[in-house]
Amino acid sequence: MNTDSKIGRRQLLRLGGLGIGTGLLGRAFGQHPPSQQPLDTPAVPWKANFDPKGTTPAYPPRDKPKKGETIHEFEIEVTIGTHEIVPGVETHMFLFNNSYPGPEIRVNEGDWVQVNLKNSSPEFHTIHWHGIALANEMDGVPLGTQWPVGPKQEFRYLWRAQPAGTHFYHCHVMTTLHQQAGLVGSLIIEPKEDVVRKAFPYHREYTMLLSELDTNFVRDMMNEMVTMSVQMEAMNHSANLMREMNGRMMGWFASKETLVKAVKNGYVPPYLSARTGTAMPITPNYFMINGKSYPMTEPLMIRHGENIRVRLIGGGMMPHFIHLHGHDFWHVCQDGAPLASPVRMNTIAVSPGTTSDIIIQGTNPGNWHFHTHSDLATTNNGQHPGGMMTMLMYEDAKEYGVTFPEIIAISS
Ligand SMILES: [Cu+2]
Repeated sequence: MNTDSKIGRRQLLRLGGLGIGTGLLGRAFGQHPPSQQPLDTPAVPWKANFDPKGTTPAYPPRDKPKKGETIHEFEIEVTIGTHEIVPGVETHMFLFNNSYPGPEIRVNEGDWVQVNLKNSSPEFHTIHWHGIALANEMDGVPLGTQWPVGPKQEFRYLWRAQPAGTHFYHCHVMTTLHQQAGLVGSLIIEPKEDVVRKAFPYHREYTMLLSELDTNFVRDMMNEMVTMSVQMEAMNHSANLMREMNGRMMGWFASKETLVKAVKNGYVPPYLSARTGTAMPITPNYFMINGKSYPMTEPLMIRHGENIRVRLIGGGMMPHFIHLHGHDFWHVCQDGAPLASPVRMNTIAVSPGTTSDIIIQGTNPGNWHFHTHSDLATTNNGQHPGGMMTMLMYEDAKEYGVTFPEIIAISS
């Protein structure tokens, strides 16, 4: 996966497991004996009580690092490369450190994170840190909180990791292309005290970043971008030119009034004529978990009596309804924060921009489907089965006398 990733190697060593992970499914913590707790009750009472002041950031967001505080430094480079979704379907995408999704960043609550973003692509980018209570200037919104980072430019993000929980990061420039076509990754902030781990002891956890892609749209836009790259490069030579542009090329305006005036004077806005010349609606045809569609998704491994934690991230543009066969599970965190009380369910809605942590308890040995119940999204280019689907697989299913056909079906 991203074992050759440039970032985080030092941090991984120093922090003993924290830092940048593989970014893909299966953050296994090795083989451990299953937990001895009875599976129908949490090990200890749930202590995430309601606190009306609970959304106040623990640290002042506009703080600067002080002497003795830990700063984790990461290098993140944006390039254009190719990514294979399923055999035979390889598409050009933007990539964070040559990986889709980008590498998983994992740090402790309260530590500082410095990310040196280097843009080695012919487009503009930023990184938005989704769910993080940071200083406004670090929020990564192009023309909202910062100038977008142009080709060959760099930008340094610095923020303190808060609040704890499951979050993600993504480019905020033209997200329908940049975020969907690659620039998204998971961001895990480990809490000082984890009520989830206390109540449901676990050794293995998995991150599932859910997303989808319209490969026809991406192909058209990427082709157009490459032809525009010469102009982009010319603009990059002058920051003043970028600031002074009248918006006819990029659609940037100093105010609403200037936009209104430009349209009156004959400017055709992109919602009437996209950069490609045709403003076409986006129709996703591939639906992915960590960048892969079924049957190439990674299974979740479990053993009878074991708890596993699954971090679901709505990293795309569509809601999904993630359903587990043969089990209920516990919804324990939403958007990073522990719920006031865990909720028992078998299907969970994961909307774009949200994260949900669930605990699956190994109570029913077998080989179980785990997939979105939005049927369009269980296809590959319209063919079922495919898309946003994986399996919960018991390593010890056979010890319990369970048998099932070991077949990969891509049409049924
Ligand atoms: Cu971008």
